[in-house]
Amino acid sequence: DFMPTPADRFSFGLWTVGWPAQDVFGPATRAPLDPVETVHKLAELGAHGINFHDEDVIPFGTENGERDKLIARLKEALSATGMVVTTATTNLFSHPIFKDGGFTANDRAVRRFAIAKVARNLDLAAELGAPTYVMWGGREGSESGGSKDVAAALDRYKEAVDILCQYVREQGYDIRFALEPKPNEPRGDILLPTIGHALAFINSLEEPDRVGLNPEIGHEEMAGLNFAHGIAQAMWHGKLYHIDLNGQHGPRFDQDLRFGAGNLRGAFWTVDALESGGYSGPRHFDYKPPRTEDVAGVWETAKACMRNYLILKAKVEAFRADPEVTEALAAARVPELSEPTVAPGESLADLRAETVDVEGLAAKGMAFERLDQLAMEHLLGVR
Ligand code: GLT
Ligand code: MN
Ligand code: MN
Ligand code: MN
Repeated sequence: DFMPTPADRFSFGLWTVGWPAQDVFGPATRAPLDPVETVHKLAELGAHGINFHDEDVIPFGTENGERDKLIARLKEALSATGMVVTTATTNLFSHPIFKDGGFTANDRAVRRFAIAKVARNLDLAAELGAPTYVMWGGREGSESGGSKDVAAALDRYKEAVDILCQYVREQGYDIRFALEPKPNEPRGDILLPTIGHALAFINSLEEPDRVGLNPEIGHEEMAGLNFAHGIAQAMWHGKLYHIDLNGQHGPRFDQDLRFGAGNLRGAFWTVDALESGGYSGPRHFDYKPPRTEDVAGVWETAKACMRNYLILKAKVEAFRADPEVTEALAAARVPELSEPTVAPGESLADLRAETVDVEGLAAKGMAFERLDQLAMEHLLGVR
Protein backbone atom coordinates (compact mmCIF):
# COMPACT_ATOMS: atom_id res chain seq x y z
CA ASP A 1 0.00 0.00 0.00
CA PHE A 2 0.90 3.68 -0.37
CA MET A 3 2.80 2.85 -3.55
CA PRO A 4 2.95 5.92 -5.80
CA THR A 5 1.91 5.77 -9.44
CA PRO A 6 2.14 8.45 -12.16
CA ALA A 7 -1.59 9.13 -11.59
CA ASP A 8 -0.60 10.67 -8.23
CA ARG A 9 1.35 13.29 -10.21
CA PHE A 10 4.43 13.38 -7.98
CA SER A 11 7.37 15.33 -9.32
CA PHE A 12 10.87 16.19 -8.13
CA GLY A 13 13.39 18.89 -8.93
CA LEU A 14 16.53 17.36 -10.48
CA TRP A 15 18.48 19.42 -7.93
CA THR A 16 16.74 17.72 -4.97
CA VAL A 17 17.89 14.10 -5.15
CA GLY A 18 20.82 15.39 -7.22
CA TRP A 19 22.18 17.64 -4.45
CA PRO A 20 25.71 16.43 -3.70
CA ALA A 21 25.33 17.83 -0.17
CA GLN A 22 27.94 20.56 -0.05
CA ASP A 23 27.13 23.14 2.61
CA VAL A 24 28.64 26.29 4.11
CA PHE A 25 30.81 24.24 6.46
CA GLY A 26 32.03 21.45 4.20
CA PRO A 27 32.29 19.98 0.72
CA ALA A 28 30.00 17.48 -0.99
CA THR A 29 29.52 14.08 0.65
CA ARG A 30 27.98 12.48 -2.45
CA ALA A 31 28.86 12.30 -6.13
CA PRO A 32 26.62 14.37 -8.42
CA LEU A 33 23.81 12.36 -10.05
CA ASP A 34 23.46 12.16 -13.81
CA PRO A 35 20.02 13.66 -14.69
CA VAL A 36 19.41 10.68 -16.99
CA GLU A 37 19.91 8.26 -14.11
CA THR A 38 17.68 10.44 -11.90
CA VAL A 39 14.84 10.36 -14.44
CA HIS A 40 15.06 6.57 -14.71
CA LYS A 41 15.24 6.05 -10.96
CA LEU A 42 12.36 8.43 -10.18
CA ALA A 43 10.23 6.73 -12.84
CA GLU A 44 10.99 3.36 -11.29
CA LEU A 45 9.86 4.72 -7.89
CA GLY A 46 6.49 5.81 -9.32
CA ALA A 47 7.01 9.52 -9.94
CA HIS A 48 5.30 11.30 -12.81
CA GLY A 49 7.62 14.16 -13.66
CA ILE A 50 10.60 16.37 -13.07
CA ASN A 51 11.44 20.03 -12.63
CA PHE A 52 14.83 21.44 -13.56
CA HIS A 53 16.99 24.55 -13.61
CA ASP A 54 18.82 25.27 -16.85
CA GLU A 55 22.06 24.46 -15.02
CA ASP A 56 20.82 21.14 -13.63
CA VAL A 57 20.95 19.87 -17.22
CA ILE A 58 23.35 22.25 -18.93
CA PRO A 59 26.25 23.51 -16.78
CA PHE A 60 26.89 27.28 -16.95
CA GLY A 61 28.96 28.18 -19.98
CA THR A 62 28.43 24.92 -21.93
CA GLU A 63 29.15 25.25 -25.68
CA ASN A 64 26.17 24.94 -28.06
CA GLY A 65 27.12 21.55 -29.53
CA GLU A 66 27.56 20.00 -26.10
CA ARG A 67 24.33 21.68 -24.95
CA ASP A 68 22.37 19.97 -27.74
CA LYS A 69 23.80 16.59 -26.72
CA LEU A 70 22.82 17.09 -23.08
CA ILE A 71 19.28 18.05 -24.08
CA ALA A 72 19.00 15.06 -26.43
CA ARG A 73 20.06 12.66 -23.65
CA LEU A 74 17.44 14.12 -21.29
CA LYS A 75 14.73 13.85 -23.95
CA GLU A 76 15.69 10.24 -24.55
CA ALA A 77 15.38 9.44 -20.83
CA LEU A 78 11.99 11.16 -20.72
CA SER A 79 10.61 9.27 -23.67
CA ALA A 80 12.05 5.96 -22.47
CA THR A 81 10.35 6.33 -19.08
CA GLY A 82 7.18 8.30 -19.91
CA MET A 83 8.22 10.92 -17.35
CA VAL A 84 7.06 14.47 -18.10
CA VAL A 85 8.59 17.86 -17.43
CA THR A 86 6.05 19.47 -15.12
CA THR A 87 8.10 22.57 -14.48
CA ALA A 88 11.28 24.40 -15.34
CA THR A 89 13.18 27.27 -13.78
CA THR A 90 16.37 29.31 -14.05
CA ASN A 91 19.45 29.31 -11.90
CA LEU A 92 19.88 33.02 -11.13
CA PHE A 93 21.66 32.38 -7.85
CA SER A 94 24.77 30.16 -8.14
CA HIS A 95 27.17 31.94 -10.48
CA PRO A 96 29.07 34.79 -8.78
CA ILE A 97 27.66 37.21 -11.39
CA PHE A 98 24.34 36.90 -9.49
CA LYS A 99 25.82 37.73 -6.08
CA ASP A 100 23.58 40.83 -5.90
CA GLY A 101 20.63 39.22 -7.66
CA GLY A 102 19.44 38.72 -11.24
CA PHE A 103 16.36 40.82 -12.04
CA THR A 104 17.10 43.31 -9.25
CA ALA A 105 20.90 43.49 -9.23
CA ASN A 106 22.07 47.07 -8.90
CA ASP A 107 24.34 46.46 -11.90
CA ARG A 108 22.23 46.92 -15.05
CA ALA A 109 24.44 44.62 -17.17
CA VAL A 110 23.73 41.77 -14.75
CA ARG A 111 19.97 42.39 -15.01
CA ARG A 112 20.12 42.28 -18.81
CA PHE A 113 22.10 39.03 -18.69
CA ALA A 114 19.63 37.49 -16.19
CA ILE A 115 16.54 38.23 -18.33
CA ALA A 116 18.23 36.80 -21.41
CA LYS A 117 19.21 33.66 -19.45
CA VAL A 118 15.57 33.10 -18.45
CA ALA A 119 14.35 33.62 -22.03
CA ARG A 120 16.81 31.03 -23.30
CA ASN A 121 15.62 28.42 -20.82
CA LEU A 122 11.98 29.31 -21.53
CA ASP A 123 12.58 28.13 -25.09
CA LEU A 124 13.80 24.80 -23.72
CA ALA A 125 10.90 24.61 -21.24
CA ALA A 126 8.45 25.09 -24.11
CA GLU A 127 10.26 22.49 -26.21
CA LEU A 128 10.00 19.99 -23.35
CA GLY A 129 6.33 20.82 -22.73
CA ALA A 130 6.63 22.34 -19.24
CA PRO A 131 3.37 24.18 -18.42
CA THR A 132 4.82 26.02 -15.41
CA TYR A 133 7.94 28.14 -15.08
CA VAL A 134 9.15 28.93 -11.57
CA MET A 135 10.90 32.13 -10.55
CA TRP A 136 12.70 31.89 -7.22
CA GLY A 137 14.58 35.11 -6.57
CA GLY A 138 16.86 33.81 -3.85
CA ARG A 139 19.57 36.39 -4.54
CA GLU A 140 17.14 39.29 -4.99
CA GLY A 141 17.61 41.16 -1.73
CA SER A 142 20.23 42.58 0.60
CA GLU A 143 22.27 42.19 3.76
CA SER A 144 22.27 45.86 4.71
CA GLY A 145 19.88 48.81 4.64
CA GLY A 146 21.41 51.32 2.28
CA SER A 147 22.53 48.87 -0.40
CA LYS A 148 19.13 48.27 -1.97
CA ASP A 149 16.52 50.79 -3.08
CA VAL A 150 13.53 48.52 -2.52
CA ALA A 151 11.07 50.54 -4.61
CA ALA A 152 13.51 50.63 -7.54
CA ALA A 153 14.20 46.90 -7.09
CA LEU A 154 10.46 46.17 -7.30
CA ASP A 155 10.24 48.33 -10.44
CA ARG A 156 13.00 46.23 -11.98
CA TYR A 157 11.43 42.95 -10.76
CA LYS A 158 8.16 43.99 -12.44
CA GLU A 159 10.01 45.05 -15.58
CA ALA A 160 11.69 41.64 -15.85
CA VAL A 161 8.53 39.61 -15.22
CA ASP A 162 6.55 41.82 -17.64
CA ILE A 163 9.13 41.36 -20.40
CA LEU A 164 9.14 37.59 -19.90
CA CYS A 165 5.32 37.43 -19.88
CA GLN A 166 5.31 39.36 -23.13
CA TYR A 167 7.91 36.98 -24.59
CA VAL A 168 5.87 33.89 -23.66
CA ARG A 169 2.73 35.43 -25.15
CA GLU A 170 4.47 36.46 -28.39
CA GLN A 171 6.04 33.02 -28.81
CA GLY A 172 2.65 31.39 -28.19
CA TYR A 173 4.10 29.24 -25.39
CA ASP A 174 1.56 27.54 -23.14
CA ILE A 175 3.46 28.53 -19.99
CA ARG A 176 2.47 30.25 -16.76
CA PHE A 177 4.92 31.70 -14.26
CA ALA A 178 4.97 30.80 -10.57
CA LEU A 179 6.82 33.12 -8.18
CA GLU A 180 8.40 31.40 -5.18
CA PRO A 181 8.55 33.48 -1.98
CA LYS A 182 11.27 33.05 0.65
CA PRO A 183 12.07 35.34 3.60
CA ASN A 184 15.87 34.93 3.77
CA GLU A 185 18.76 32.63 2.79
CA PRO A 186 20.90 33.00 0.80
CA ARG A 187 20.34 36.80 1.09
CA GLY A 188 19.91 38.35 4.51
CA ASP A 189 16.50 39.65 3.43
CA ILE A 190 14.91 38.50 0.19
CA LEU A 191 12.38 40.54 -1.83
CA LEU A 192 8.86 39.02 -2.06
CA PRO A 193 9.49 37.25 1.28
CA THR A 194 6.09 35.57 1.76
CA ILE A 195 2.99 34.42 -0.12
CA GLY A 196 1.25 37.66 0.84
CA HIS A 197 4.00 39.92 -0.50
CA ALA A 198 4.13 37.96 -3.76
CA LEU A 199 0.33 38.04 -4.22
CA ALA A 200 0.32 41.80 -3.85
CA PHE A 201 3.22 42.14 -6.32
CA ILE A 202 1.36 40.10 -8.97
CA ASN A 203 -1.45 42.69 -8.96
CA SER A 204 1.02 45.31 -10.19
CA LEU A 205 2.13 43.31 -13.23
CA GLU A 206 1.03 43.99 -16.81
CA GLU A 207 -0.26 40.41 -17.28
CA PRO A 208 -1.30 39.29 -13.79
CA ASP A 209 -3.23 36.30 -15.16
CA ARG A 210 -0.04 34.74 -16.43
CA VAL A 211 1.61 34.81 -13.02
CA GLY A 212 0.83 32.85 -9.85
CA LEU A 213 2.72 31.29 -6.98
CA ASN A 214 4.96 28.37 -6.12
CA PRO A 215 4.91 28.45 -2.31
CA GLU A 216 7.29 26.21 -0.36
CA ILE A 217 6.34 24.77 3.05
CA GLY A 218 9.73 25.46 4.62
CA HIS A 219 9.93 29.03 3.36
CA GLU A 220 6.65 30.11 4.94
CA GLU A 221 7.45 28.22 8.15
CA MET A 222 10.86 29.94 8.35
CA ALA A 223 8.78 33.14 8.67
CA GLY A 224 6.64 31.53 11.38
CA LEU A 225 3.60 31.38 9.09
CA ASN A 226 0.89 28.75 8.71
CA PHE A 227 1.45 27.11 5.32
CA ALA A 228 -2.02 25.59 4.99
CA HIS A 229 -3.55 29.03 5.54
CA GLY A 230 -1.13 30.54 3.04
CA ILE A 231 -1.98 28.12 0.25
CA ALA A 232 -5.69 28.35 1.06
CA GLN A 233 -5.49 32.09 0.46
CA ALA A 234 -3.42 31.56 -2.70
CA MET A 235 -6.14 29.18 -3.97
CA TRP A 236 -8.83 31.69 -3.02
CA HIS A 237 -7.10 34.17 -5.33
CA GLY A 238 -6.75 31.46 -8.02
CA LYS A 239 -2.97 31.73 -7.71
CA LEU A 240 -1.72 28.34 -6.53
CA TYR A 241 -0.06 27.36 -9.80
CA HIS A 242 2.53 25.00 -8.28
CA ILE A 243 3.84 23.86 -4.89
CA ASP A 244 7.15 22.95 -3.21
CA LEU A 245 6.50 20.28 -0.58
CA ASN A 246 9.15 19.60 2.06
CA GLY A 247 9.72 19.62 5.83
CA GLN A 248 10.90 22.28 8.27
CA HIS A 249 11.22 22.61 12.06
CA GLY A 250 10.00 26.15 12.60
CA PRO A 251 11.94 29.40 12.21
CA ARG A 252 15.60 28.57 11.59
CA PHE A 253 17.79 27.93 8.52
CA ASP A 254 16.10 26.40 5.46
CA GLN A 255 16.12 22.69 6.26
CA ASP A 256 14.51 21.27 3.11
CA LEU A 257 13.71 17.99 4.90
CA ARG A 258 11.75 15.27 3.13
CA PHE A 259 8.00 15.90 3.04
CA GLY A 260 6.35 14.88 6.34
CA ALA A 261 9.47 15.42 8.44
CA GLY A 262 9.54 18.52 10.64
CA ASN A 263 6.08 19.96 11.18
CA LEU A 264 3.97 16.81 10.68
CA ARG A 265 0.68 18.39 11.80
CA GLY A 266 1.35 21.21 9.35
CA ALA A 267 1.84 18.57 6.64
CA PHE A 268 -1.51 16.98 7.51
CA TRP A 269 -3.35 20.29 7.07
CA THR A 270 -1.35 21.07 3.94
CA VAL A 271 -2.52 17.83 2.31
CA ASP A 272 -6.06 18.58 3.52
CA ALA A 273 -5.90 22.08 1.98
CA LEU A 274 -4.60 20.73 -1.35
CA GLU A 275 -6.97 17.78 -1.60
CA SER A 276 -10.12 19.55 -0.43
CA GLY A 277 -9.22 22.84 -2.10
CA GLY A 278 -9.16 21.28 -5.55
CA TYR A 279 -5.46 21.86 -6.30
CA SER A 280 -4.78 20.17 -9.63
CA GLY A 281 -1.09 20.85 -10.22
CA PRO A 282 1.78 18.45 -9.64
CA ARG A 283 2.59 17.35 -6.08
CA HIS A 284 6.13 18.59 -6.33
CA PHE A 285 8.90 17.94 -3.82
CA ASP A 286 11.68 20.45 -3.24
CA TYR A 287 13.84 19.01 -0.49
CA LYS A 288 17.43 18.05 0.15
CA PRO A 289 18.42 14.57 1.33
CA PRO A 290 20.59 15.29 4.40
CA ARG A 291 24.36 15.37 4.08
CA THR A 292 24.57 12.19 6.16
CA GLU A 293 23.03 10.03 3.41
CA ASP A 294 24.68 8.06 0.65
CA VAL A 295 22.90 7.52 -2.66
CA ALA A 296 20.84 4.63 -1.27
CA GLY A 297 19.68 7.01 1.46
CA VAL A 298 18.79 9.56 -1.20
CA TRP A 299 16.35 7.16 -2.86
CA GLU A 300 14.90 6.30 0.56
CA THR A 301 14.04 9.96 1.05
CA ALA A 302 12.49 10.26 -2.42
CA LYS A 303 10.30 7.22 -1.75
CA ALA A 304 9.43 8.62 1.69
CA CYS A 305 8.25 11.99 0.28
CA MET A 306 5.71 10.25 -1.96
CA ARG A 307 4.76 7.65 0.64
CA ASN A 308 4.21 10.29 3.33
CA TYR A 309 1.98 12.26 0.98
CA LEU A 310 -0.13 9.17 0.25
CA ILE A 311 -0.32 8.23 3.94
CA LEU A 312 -1.39 11.75 4.89
CA LYS A 313 -3.91 11.81 2.04
CA ALA A 314 -5.47 8.60 3.41
CA LYS A 315 -5.51 10.10 6.93
CA VAL A 316 -7.12 13.30 5.70
CA GLU A 317 -9.76 11.38 3.75
CA ALA A 318 -10.56 9.23 6.79
CA PHE A 319 -10.81 12.37 8.94
CA ARG A 320 -13.20 14.03 6.48
CA ALA A 321 -15.30 10.83 6.17
CA ASP A 322 -15.58 10.18 9.92
CA PRO A 323 -19.20 10.76 11.11
CA GLU A 324 -17.89 11.92 14.48
CA VAL A 325 -15.85 14.57 12.67
CA THR A 326 -18.93 15.71 10.75
CA GLU A 327 -20.71 16.08 14.07
CA ALA A 328 -17.75 17.90 15.65
CA LEU A 329 -17.54 20.26 12.66
CA ALA A 330 -21.22 21.10 13.11
CA ALA A 331 -20.75 21.60 16.87
CA ALA A 332 -17.86 23.93 16.06
CA ARG A 333 -20.19 25.74 13.64
CA VAL A 334 -17.66 25.40 10.82
CA PRO A 335 -20.32 25.00 8.06
CA GLU A 336 -22.05 28.14 9.36
CA LEU A 337 -19.09 30.25 8.22
CA SER A 338 -20.08 29.55 4.60
CA GLU A 339 -23.40 31.33 5.15
CA PRO A 340 -23.31 35.00 4.14
CA THR A 341 -23.46 37.26 7.20
CA VAL A 342 -26.20 39.37 5.67
CA ALA A 343 -29.04 37.48 3.95
CA PRO A 344 -30.36 38.48 0.51
CA GLY A 345 -32.85 41.31 0.90
CA GLU A 346 -31.44 42.34 4.26
CA SER A 347 -29.44 45.49 4.87
CA LEU A 348 -27.13 46.88 7.50
CA ALA A 349 -30.21 48.45 9.12
CA ASP A 350 -31.51 44.94 9.95
CA LEU A 351 -28.27 44.15 11.76
CA ARG A 352 -28.44 47.38 13.71
CA ALA A 353 -32.06 46.73 14.71
CA GLU A 354 -31.32 43.20 15.97
CA THR A 355 -31.41 42.29 19.66
CA VAL A 356 -28.31 40.21 20.29
CA ASP A 357 -27.89 37.83 23.23
CA VAL A 358 -24.43 39.20 24.01
CA GLU A 359 -23.97 37.33 27.31
CA GLY A 360 -25.26 34.07 25.87
CA LEU A 361 -23.01 34.19 22.77
CA ALA A 362 -20.02 35.24 24.84
CA ALA A 363 -20.49 32.35 27.25
CA LYS A 364 -20.88 29.66 24.58
CA GLY A 365 -17.72 27.62 23.79
CA MET A 366 -16.62 26.90 20.24
CA ALA A 367 -15.83 23.18 20.72
CA PHE A 368 -12.68 23.47 18.58
CA GLU A 369 -10.52 21.35 20.87
CA ARG A 370 -12.66 18.24 20.40
CA LEU A 371 -12.45 18.70 16.64
CA ASP A 372 -8.68 19.12 16.74
CA GLN A 373 -8.26 16.08 18.98
CA LEU A 374 -10.16 14.01 16.41
CA ALA A 375 -7.74 15.21 13.75
CA MET A 376 -4.81 14.36 15.99
CA GLU A 377 -6.14 10.87 16.65
CA HIS A 378 -6.54 10.26 12.93
CA LEU A 379 -2.98 11.45 12.42
CA LEU A 380 -1.69 9.29 15.28
CA GLY A 381 -3.41 6.27 13.74
CA VAL A 382 -5.71 5.38 16.64
CA ARG A 383 -8.95 6.05 14.76
C1 GLT B 1 16.71 26.32 -4.81
C2 GLT B 1 15.74 26.92 -3.84
C3 GLT B 1 14.39 26.39 -4.00
C4 GLT B 1 13.75 26.79 -5.28
C5 GLT B 1 14.43 26.30 -6.48
C6 GLT B 1 13.94 27.01 -7.71
S1 GLT B 1 16.09 26.15 -6.38
O1 GLT B 1 17.11 25.06 -4.39
O2 GLT B 1 16.22 26.70 -2.52
O3 GLT B 1 13.55 26.66 -2.93
O4 GLT B 1 12.48 26.19 -5.34
O5 GLT B 1 14.85 27.85 -8.26
MN1 MN C 1 13.70 25.49 1.07
MN1 MN D 1 15.24 25.44 -1.41
MN1 MN E 1 11.61 25.67 -3.43
